[in-house]
Amino acid sequence: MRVFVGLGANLGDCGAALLQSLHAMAALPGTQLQAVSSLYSSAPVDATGPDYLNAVAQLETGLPPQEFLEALQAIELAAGRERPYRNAPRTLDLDVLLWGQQQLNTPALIVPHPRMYERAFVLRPLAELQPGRVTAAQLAAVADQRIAVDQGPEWAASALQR
Ligand code: PH2
Ligand code: MG
Ligand code: MG
Repeated sequence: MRVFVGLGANLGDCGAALLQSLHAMAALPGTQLQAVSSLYSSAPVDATGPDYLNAVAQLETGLPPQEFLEALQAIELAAGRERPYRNAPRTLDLDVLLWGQQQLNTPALIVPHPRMYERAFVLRPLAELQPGRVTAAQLAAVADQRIAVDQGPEWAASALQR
């Protein structure tokens, strides 16, 4: 299954946490890291604290959704993720955005991610990887959100080597 994951962090060494998470996802059983967007710097949306670093990764996985989700949560925990309150600043956030063309609606996982179309920090990097899945109108709707490329796609080269 082709899966897109949103990566975010705004506490600690965010670039290192995002890169480490790519290596960890690439090492999951039955899973390959296929592509990674540029690294973006973005103002917090519906949240407080420092600016975020964000990116989107494309993976191919044979894991079922629940197992894949639990693996992402384990990677978040290993990066020191705490959840004191909703949308609190975080050392690492890994969100399943798309699961192939499927719609999933379980207590643990809703896909497509219910808020992804409201967020430039998801749509801009996703549009880099999958231009056909993000429309100009969707990008225009989030054009007021502050976001900039921090590093081109080569920031993730070490995680894409195999
Ligand atoms: N994640 C959130 C809430 N707000 N804002 C930015 N810029 N980047 C994020 O990753 C982010 C956010 C909840 O997960
Ligand atoms: Mg999130
Ligand atoms: Mg999350």
